[in-house]
Amino acid sequence: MKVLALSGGVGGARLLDGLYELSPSMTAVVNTGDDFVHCGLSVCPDLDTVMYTLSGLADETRGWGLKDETFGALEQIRAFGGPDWFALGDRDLATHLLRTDAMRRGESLSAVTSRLCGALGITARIVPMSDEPCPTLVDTVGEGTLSFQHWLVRRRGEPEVQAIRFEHRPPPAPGLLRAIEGADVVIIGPSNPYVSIDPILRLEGVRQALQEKVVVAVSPIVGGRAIKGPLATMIPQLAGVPASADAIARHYGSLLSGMVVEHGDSVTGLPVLATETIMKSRNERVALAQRVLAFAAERLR
Ligand code: FO1
Repeated sequence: MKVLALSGGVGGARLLDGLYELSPSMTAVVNTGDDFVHCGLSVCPDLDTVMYTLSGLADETRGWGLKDETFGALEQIRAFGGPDWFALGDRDLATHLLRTDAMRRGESLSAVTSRLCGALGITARIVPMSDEPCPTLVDTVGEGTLSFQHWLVRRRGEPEVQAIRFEHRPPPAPGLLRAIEGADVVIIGPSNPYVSIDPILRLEGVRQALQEKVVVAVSPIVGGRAIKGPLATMIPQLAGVPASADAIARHYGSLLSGMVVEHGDSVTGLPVLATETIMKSRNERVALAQRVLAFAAERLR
């Protein structure tokens, strides 16, 4: 079965790790709305979290960056009074240096992503949602419009969100729409719909391509709470309803063929699989991925 996943954030990368174990030649379409230039370097957090997770190099505790990391460069940036609010690790810097250099020489984000992932032995196809910048903007109450990382990291996601906005609508990355058309099932990971999945869905042609497909989403909300990140407060702020798996299903609307939720959570109006969705180990990631793919395959019939 040809599997394609839409992913962003830490939760999305964890399910992706399980899907990758079962389908090593799968395609992952990854959010680039979190990307920004920091100290002159092109930083692509969601692409890097996927690359590090699938290659086994990710720091599972921190949820981003590399394990066995040191922060000597960051300490020296701090000593100079430079911007230390975004922690770039010494080994992580290698990714940003090589990617920034390659893109400055004209290599596309897709090409450099494929090259770096290949160098780490990743056999899945990791596709940025677009090769052009598409920064996510956060309109806040009281602090105006902030860039995504400024809101999430520098301000710890505290300013109340009025709207999530995008100033550009670049073309999808080359081959992205064809990859969706060629997939048997599309899995949306347990990611934040507003800032990790919507940036992908709003690109030209993506929703249309998905209409023909079996699309199954895994709820990022369990028992009214988010496992990680600011989603549980964003839902009431943006949708005016309490955080729930059902609010996630409503957000995606007719796009979904089915939804996977945690035992005890419920969703109305579409086929639901209630199961263990909290992934505390790699085995649990693979086990959940197995259940998600079986549930998606049933929708194919
Ligand atoms: N998140 C933080 O909360 N604090 C950081 O200092 C931080 C640094 C960082 C460096 C590289 C990278 O790829 C990700 C980093 N993140 C950090 C996580 C990042 O903000 C989020 O993973 C995504 O943007 C949201 O999924």
